[in-house]
Amino acid sequence: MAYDTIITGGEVITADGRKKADVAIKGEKIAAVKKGLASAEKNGATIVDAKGKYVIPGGLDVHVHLELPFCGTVSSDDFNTGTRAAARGGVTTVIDFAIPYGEDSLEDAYRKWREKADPKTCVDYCFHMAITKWDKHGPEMAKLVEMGCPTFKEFMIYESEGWQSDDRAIFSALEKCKELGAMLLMHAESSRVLDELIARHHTPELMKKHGAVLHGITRPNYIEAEAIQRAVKWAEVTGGRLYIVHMSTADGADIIRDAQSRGVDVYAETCAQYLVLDDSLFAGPDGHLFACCPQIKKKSDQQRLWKGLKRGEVCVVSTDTCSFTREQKAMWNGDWTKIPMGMPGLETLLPIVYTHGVLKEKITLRQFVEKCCTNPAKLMGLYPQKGTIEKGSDADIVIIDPKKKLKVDHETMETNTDWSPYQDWKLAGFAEKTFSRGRMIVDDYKFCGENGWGKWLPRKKAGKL
Ligand code: DUC
Ligand code: ZN
Ligand code: ZN
Repeated sequence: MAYDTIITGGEVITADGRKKADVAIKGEKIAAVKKGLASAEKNGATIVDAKGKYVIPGGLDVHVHLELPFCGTVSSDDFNTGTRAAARGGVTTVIDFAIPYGEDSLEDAYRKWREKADPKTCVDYCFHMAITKWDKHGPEMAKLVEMGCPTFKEFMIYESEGWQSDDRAIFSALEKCKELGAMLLMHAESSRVLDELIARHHTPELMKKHGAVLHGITRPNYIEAEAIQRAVKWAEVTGGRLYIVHMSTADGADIIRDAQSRGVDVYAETCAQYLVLDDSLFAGPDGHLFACCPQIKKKSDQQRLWKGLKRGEVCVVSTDTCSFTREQKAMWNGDWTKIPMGMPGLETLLPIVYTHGVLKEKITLRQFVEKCCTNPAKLMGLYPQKGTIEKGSDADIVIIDPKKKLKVDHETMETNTDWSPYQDWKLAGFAEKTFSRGRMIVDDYKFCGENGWGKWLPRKKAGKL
């Protein structure tokens, strides 16, 4: 067979193991993975030398918010800059959250999000559907599953955005997920106690005294833990599959481990920022920039989350990318409740997990691929099309140099922000080359793809791990 491209001499890393092999691409697919392809079957194929490099499946960031209207502004990475950043970071699939506003139906939200994304997205993409009005959106869930969206999202907070779900909505959505073979993603924070803590601290004196540190003070770990516990209980009694997004606490990891050991159908992701940043940052001069929701926690939480990744109760690392510029963040003006919450992350997801996870021996190379590529693809109904390097899979492939470190600098990044949570950090694991469905979209660490190249991905029902 004549191949278009052969990646030769590298070490192919998948969730199942590592092996020296060449990878041949034909059209948009992986056509063969075996030794000696480059010498035996060259036939005019472009040869890409990966000697001394790792060849991994393209990453999936299953939790991003691009051009999201939120906190009185719109997140600064749109479907173009966000997915250029993704490509450079070795992420070849992103899943955003389509959120209905006002009286929008789920289908309205789906259509509006496609209108935003289709013309300018540079890597493949799809959406989770946010349920914000149970009585209106619940009856639509079956239709959305048929349309290729088998994952739904509910928020236990964000009443003022009009997104909040109560226990009735959570319980009912989980029942529906069970019936449809779908999965419910949950932003788990306990809203009433959180509101009370915010009200108690929202005084001019305390705001003057503590500034952005109040973001941490008002969200102790039990805010997340109680909410996870409650959502897990509804999953347990309904049998509906639950996926806790952006889990940030040690307490959460303990609850998930217990629940899984009882056989509850629950999964948990964490985000790169919860693995490497801690709440001492809020006290710094730029402390407010680091406000995201849930907020970054303590070093002890980081350690527990790494342990959870190693043992398996935490099965995915994503980013919750929701970028804001310094000017947007300045809207806080000393009141932490007004900080646009979120941070950039797509471009640094793989480098953070590789550098701080693999190189620091917290997880293995195989686990790195499992958490950033294979597990997200499996759980979100995209495997084996995505998330692995196998004959027949999409040729979404990333070449990384195991030792080459680049210094993070927002000035030279694709991400549309004028700051980075990781500014000046030296990270290995950036994509030297990224292929998206067979096409090279990053070469020599630079984006060389095309706006609109990314394809909408209809998904199957979510799989199990
Ligand atoms: N958390 C954030 O930090 N930003 C977007 C939404 C969310 O839940
Ligand atoms: Zn959230
Ligand atoms: Zn989010």
